[in-house]
Amino acid sequence: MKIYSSPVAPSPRKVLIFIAEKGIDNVQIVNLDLGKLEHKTPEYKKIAPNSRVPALELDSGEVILETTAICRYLECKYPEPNMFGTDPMEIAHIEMWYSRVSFELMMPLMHGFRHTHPHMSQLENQNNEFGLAQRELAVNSLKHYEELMCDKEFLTCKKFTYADIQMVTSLQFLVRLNKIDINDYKNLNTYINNIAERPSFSV
Ligand SMILES: N[C@@H](CCC(=O)N[C@@H](CS)C(=O)NCC(=O)O)C(=O)O
Repeated sequence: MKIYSSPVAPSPRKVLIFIAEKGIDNVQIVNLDLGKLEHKTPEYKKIAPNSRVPALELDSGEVILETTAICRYLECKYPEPNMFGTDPMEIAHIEMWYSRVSFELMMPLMHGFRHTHPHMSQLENQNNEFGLAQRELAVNSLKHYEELMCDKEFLTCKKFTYADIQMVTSLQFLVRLNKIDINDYKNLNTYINNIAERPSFSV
């Protein structure tokens, strides 16, 4: 298998963390330089017509796009350790928290970054006003999650799950880029630092 990735990009990093947690060792990493628009070449568009990373290319030549779809595929192929839940309630809770974090935190933080940061002008049709409004939404969400994470080691299910990967990678990458200081959010900061000590997060 080949995973098309890019150093520091948060979406492929989620897959790399997932792969490391599972101990999968038959994946070749192909790094693209997004700054040099290597993801927009005709060759890469044949693999990923949406010009995004990650993309997982199987030995059969079949391609899976979208971070969660790739991780779901890998979970089926390599079930242990379980990351998406084992019983109906666990599965529902992990999906619920994954979706909540995506829509309440990651999306506004991502829009805040993509629509206001000068480095993103090449990749985004920027709308500064929209970006600033999204940043404000993100700050309100951060306050909510700060209360929520009081004394919690993991987001849900009392174990490390895919929802934690979504939460921690998003915050690690996007908070600073929105010029927000995570030290102002003590519980979130502790939660992130604890998770970041996992060997998988060194990728
Ligand atoms: N929904 C996609 C998003 C993938 C995505 O946006 N990847 C970013 C890197 S983190 C990318 O390829 N950006 C290139 C661009 O915006 O042109 C997923 O979850 O895989």
